[in-house]
Amino acid sequence: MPTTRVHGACPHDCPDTCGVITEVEDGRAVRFYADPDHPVTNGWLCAKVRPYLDHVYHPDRLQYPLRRIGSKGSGRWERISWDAAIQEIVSRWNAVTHQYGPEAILPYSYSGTLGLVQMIVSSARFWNRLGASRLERSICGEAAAQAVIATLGAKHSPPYHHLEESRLVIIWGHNPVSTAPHVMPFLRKAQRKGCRVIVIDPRKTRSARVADQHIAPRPGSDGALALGMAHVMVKEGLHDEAWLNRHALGWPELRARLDDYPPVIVAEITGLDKQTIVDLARRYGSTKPAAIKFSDGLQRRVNGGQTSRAVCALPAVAGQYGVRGGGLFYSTGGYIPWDADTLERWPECPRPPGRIVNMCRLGAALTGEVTDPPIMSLYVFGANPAAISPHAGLITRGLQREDLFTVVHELFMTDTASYADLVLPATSQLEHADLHKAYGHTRLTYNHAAIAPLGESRSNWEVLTQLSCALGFNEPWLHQRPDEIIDELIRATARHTTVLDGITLARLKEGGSVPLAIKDEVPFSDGRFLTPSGKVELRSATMIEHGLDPLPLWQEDIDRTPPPDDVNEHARLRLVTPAAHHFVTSSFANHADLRRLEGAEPFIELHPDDAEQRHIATGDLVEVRNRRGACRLRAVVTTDVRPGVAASPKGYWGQPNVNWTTPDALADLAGQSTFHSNDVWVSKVV
Ligand SMILES: Nc1nc2c(c(=O)[nH]1)N[C@H]1C(S)=C(S)[C@@H](COP(=O)(O)OP(=O)(O)OC[C@H]3O[C@@H](n4cnc5c(=O)[nH]c(N)nc54)[C@H](O)[C@@H]3O)O[C@H]1N2
Ligand SMILES: Nc1nc2c(c(=O)[nH]1)N[C@H]1C(S)=C(S)[C@@H](COP(=O)(O)OP(=O)(O)OC[C@H]3O[C@@H](n4cnc5c(=O)[nH]c(N)nc54)[C@H](O)[C@@H]3O)O[C@H]1N2
Ligand code: SF4
Ligand SMILES: [Mo]
Repeated sequence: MPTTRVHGACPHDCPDTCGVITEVEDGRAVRFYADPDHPVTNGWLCAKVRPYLDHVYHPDRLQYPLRRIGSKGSGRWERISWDAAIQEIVSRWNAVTHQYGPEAILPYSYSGTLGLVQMIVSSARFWNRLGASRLERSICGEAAAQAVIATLGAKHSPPYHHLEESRLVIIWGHNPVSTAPHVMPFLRKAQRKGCRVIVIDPRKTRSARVADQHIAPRPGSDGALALGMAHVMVKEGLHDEAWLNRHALGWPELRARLDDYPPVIVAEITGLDKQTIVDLARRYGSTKPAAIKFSDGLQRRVNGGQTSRAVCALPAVAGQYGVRGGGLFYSTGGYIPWDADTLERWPECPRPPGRIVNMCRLGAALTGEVTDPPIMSLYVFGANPAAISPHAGLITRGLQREDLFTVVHELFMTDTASYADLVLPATSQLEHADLHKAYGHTRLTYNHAAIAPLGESRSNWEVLTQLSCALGFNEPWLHQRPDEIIDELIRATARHTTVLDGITLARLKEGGSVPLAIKDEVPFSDGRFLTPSGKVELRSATMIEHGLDPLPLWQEDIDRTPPPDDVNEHARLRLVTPAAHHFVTSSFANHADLRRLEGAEPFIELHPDDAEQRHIATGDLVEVRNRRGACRLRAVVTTDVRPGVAASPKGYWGQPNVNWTTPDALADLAGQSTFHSNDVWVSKVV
C-alpha cells in the first residue's frame, strides 16, 4: 500500500512550533513524527505530542453535532445534522440580535490551535462582520508582552541557538524543560562549554533540577529582586554607564529609584539571603555574554506588568542588549505583524469595533458584570474556560444560566462543552490546513491536511463560512478557502515588512518550514530600539498611559479577596498553578497515558512545615479553598516548594480543579490574568 508523507506543524500553545510529518496509508494516519530537517525541532517531539495519533483517533472524539435534551450540564444529548445546528444558531442569534443587539453575542477562543486561519482569522473577521462583542485576549502573557514592547519596542527575541554562546543564562520564572523543551539542547551545549544556568522560581521545577543553581524567592517578589540586583551592580560599578547614556531613556531617574532597593530590604521582600542577592548581581554584572530568559509564568500575577518591566531593565543596566548570547529572550512573536486590515476587515464591516469583554472575567461577565447588553449567547472554540480560565466556579455558574445560548465547537466533551446547548465536532490538526508562525523561533510552517475529517467534524473556519452563508453575509473575505486567506495575508503583510521577502504560499506548501528573512539575528545590535525614542525606555510614557509609574518598581502582590470567615487568616498558602509537563493547558488531560505520567489524580505540593501544621501527609486527600471556590487534590509533601507556597499543575479537568480557586482580578497592566496571586487554605479531608 502506498504511503504518503505529509508535512505539518504542531498547533499547540508552545513556543517551539515543531515541524511534524504524518504518514498516511489508505486514508488513515499510521505514523506521526518530528520533521528531521527542522533545525529547532531537530527530529524529536515532546512527550505530549509524540503519541499524537492517540489524540487524533481518541475514542472520545466528538463525531457529529449534538443538541442538549436534558438540563444544562446533565449530559443528555441528541444527535442532529449540521444543517439543523446551523439553522438553530442563526435563529437563536437573530432573536438575540433583535432584542439586545449583536454585542449580546460573545465569541470565546484562545489557544486550542495557534494557527493563522483556524485561530487568528477565525477569531476576527466573522465576528467583526456580525458586530459581536470582542474578547480582550489577556489570559496568557499580555502584561509581559506590553512591558517588553514599551521597553524595547517589539517582541524580537534572539534565536534559541544563541544561548549556546552565553556564559550565564538566568531562567526567570520559566520552566523550559516542560514548556519550551527545544531550548534545552542549546542550554546543555552551553553548560558543557562552561555556561552557568540559574533558575529563579519559587519551586524546584524540572528546569531547576538541571540548572547549576536554583534561587527560590517568595512568589511575586521578583520585581524587587531585579531592582535589587541593579542596585548592587551600580554600587559596585558593574553597570554599563556608557551604554546606558547612549541607548537608554530615563537612566538617571531609574538610577535614583534603585536607592529604594538595597539588599537588606530586598532580602526581606524576597525571603532570600542578602548574600544570594549580592552574588547573583555580581555574577550577572560581571559575566558576558549573559542572557535572561523569561516567559509568561512570572507575570501571571497582580504586579506582573511592573515585574516584567523590572526584568526588562536588567540587560540595559548590564549593557547586554544587542550582544550575541546576551540580552533578553522572551518571544519572537513580534517579527510578523500580520496586516491588520486584511486580518480583521474592520473597514469593510458595517459597525465600528464595539464593546470588549476581558476573557479573564468571563464568569463575572456572564453573571451580571456585563450589561447593556448582557451576554445572551456564547460561542466557544479552541478553548476550555470552565476548566482553564480563572474563577472557574463562577464561569460554570454562568454557563448554567437558562437564558444563555451556548455553542461549543470542540474535539472532546470538555467541562465547557458539557454545559452547552449545542456541541459541534471540530477537526484536529491532521484534518485541516493552516499556517503557523512560532513565538520561540522565526520559521513559518504550513500544515497540510493529512487525512479527511473524522466523522462529521469541521474546521473552525469552515463552520464560520457556513454561518456566514446562513446569515446572508456575502463578503468574499468570509468565504475564502484557507490557502486564499494565507496567500492574501502574506502579500498584504509583505508590503510593510521585509521579513516575508521571498516567502510565498507555493514555497510554504512545498513542505518543511521556511525561515523568515531576518537581517540581523541579534536584535537591537545596531543600538536602535523600536520604541518612540529609539532607545530602551526605562522611563516609559506608555506606562503612564496605562496608569502605571513610568519607571519599574515593586509593589506587593496581593490577593484582595478576603479569606473565608472560618479560617485562620495567617494560615494562607500562596498557590502557584503552573504548566503541567504532560498537558498543554487543559489539552491532553483526557489521555489516560499522559495523565498517568503526570499523576493519575490532580495533586498539590506542600512544604513539610506547612503539611505538618495541617496534619497532612503525602497521599492524603485535601481540600483547597478560598472565598472563590474549592477543589480536592492529593497532597504531595516535598521540599520542592518554599514554606508558605503550594503548587499544583494547571490542566486537569472533569471535576472542580485549581481554577475554582484562582482569582479573576486583573493585573497592573494590559488586563492580564493573575492566576498565581492566589491565597488558599488547605485542610485534610476527614
Ligand atoms: N508542557 C506544557 N507546555 C506548555 C504549556 C503547558 O500547559 N504545558 N503551556 C503553554 C503556554 S499556554 C504558555 S503561556 C507557556 C508558559 O511557559 P512558562 O512561563 O515557562 O510556564 P509556567 O509553568 O506557566 O510558569 C513558569 C514558572 O513560573 C513560576 N512562577 C510563578 N510565579 C512566580 C513568581 O512570582 N516568581 C518566579 N520567579 N517564578 C514564578 C512557576 O512556578 C513556573 O515554574 O508554556 C506553554 N507550554
Ligand atoms: N491555573 C492556571 N490556569 C491557567 C494558566 C495558569 O498558568 N494557571 N495559564 C493560562 C494560559 S497561559 C493559557 S494560554 C490558557 C489556555 O487556555 P485555553 O486556550 O482554553 O486552552 P486549552 O485548555 O488547551 O483548551 C483548548 C481547547 O481547544 C480544543 N481544540 C484544539 N484544537 C481545536 C480546533 O482546531 N478547533 C476547535 N474548535 N477546538 C480545538 C481542545 O480540545 C481544547 O479543549 O490557560 C490559562 N489557564
Ligand atoms: S507541544 Fe511544543 S515541543 Fe511538543 S511537539 Fe508541540 S511544539 Fe513541539
Ligand atoms: Mo499561555
